[in-house]
Amino acid sequence: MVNRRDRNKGKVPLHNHYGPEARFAVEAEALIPTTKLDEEIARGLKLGLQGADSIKDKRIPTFSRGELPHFAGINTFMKAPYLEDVRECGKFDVAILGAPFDGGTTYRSGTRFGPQGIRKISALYGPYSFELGVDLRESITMCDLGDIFTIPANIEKTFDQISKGVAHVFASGAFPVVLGGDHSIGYPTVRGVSQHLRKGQKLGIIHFDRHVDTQETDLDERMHTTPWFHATNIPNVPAKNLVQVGIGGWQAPRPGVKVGRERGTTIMTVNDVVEMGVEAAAKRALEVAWDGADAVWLSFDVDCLDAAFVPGTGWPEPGGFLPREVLKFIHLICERPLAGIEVVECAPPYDNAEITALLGTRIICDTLGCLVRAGHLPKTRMRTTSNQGRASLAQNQRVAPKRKG
Ligand SMILES: [Mn+2]
Repeated sequence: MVNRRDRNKGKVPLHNHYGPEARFAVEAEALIPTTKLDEEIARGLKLGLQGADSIKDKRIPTFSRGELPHFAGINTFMKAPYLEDVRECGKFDVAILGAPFDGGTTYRSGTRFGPQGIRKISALYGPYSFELGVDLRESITMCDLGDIFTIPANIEKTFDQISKGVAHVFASGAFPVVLGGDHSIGYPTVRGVSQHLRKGQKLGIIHFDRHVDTQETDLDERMHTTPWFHATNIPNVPAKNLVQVGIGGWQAPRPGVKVGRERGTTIMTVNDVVEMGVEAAAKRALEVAWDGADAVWLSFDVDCLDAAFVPGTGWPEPGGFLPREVLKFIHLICERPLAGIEVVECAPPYDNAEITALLGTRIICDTLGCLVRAGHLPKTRMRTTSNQGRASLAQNQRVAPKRKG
């Protein structure tokens, strides 16, 4: 079946002065439908009442019931519908869930407010990305499940809650997006996913961080410095498939480095990535994470960015990535599918002007947008007729040319 975008490609009149990426983007926008937007506007008028007589734009309701205005409404992630009945999450392509927990922090706390901080600033974003040529609203369905019931004073019970919640979402077929929470949640999230891989299947991990997080215990307990020691003890989560990107600085605990060396994890420093080039580094990250693995989890610690960009985090460290370096890296990783993503260590009490939370939002949106562009979202699911409908939508949305590099 020839889709609308392929059929019309090359027919949009364009001059020749654009940069190549801008040219792609300007053409792509003309070929994205507005079907879901039109449905959202109609729904808003029905549920939120037609606007007052003096409102000239007859698409505006009395009560805000959609994307606009960006400062209005109830803060779910990107105004996705709040799904109170979590048993229904498999009906959506993507499910957002918060893991508000900072009991694993060893310096600044505050990441228990991370999910709400990310949700709040995510209202700034619309579902369309210019450069990606993707409109999430037209391509996928998303819901926000709210938060896991974490237990503030008990990290092990919290781990069990998070594993059960993430396992539920992953098994439903929805793509899990986990809003941390400190990085201790990396162990229970991976444990939850690993339980639902098929027999013999293995999970790789791509981990962005300034810190290795591979020691066994810290301050006598499992903390946010220890997730990958425990995750890579899980039989179908091999340490050789753990790629750690951005590691470095004066906060690296030597016991963790020793564990990583012994277990054979792959580390790339910020300088490694900059000097190899992001393309080569991402290629290597994919090769290592996917070597013999059947799925890959993306764990993104906001502190992999330079401290200047992420004041709202537990252990800020200068010398980290620029946002555009990390975004490019993410774009390249998403040329292959992901099992899910977590964004951790966003601590709103230390955040200035919500820039750390905004960065977290951007990482999630770019991940989803790139997975859509590459045809990995929505996932092909064959269980029900409606899922087959989504699968054919996926075919229709597989429109953007693969970028070079
Ligand atoms: Mn970190």
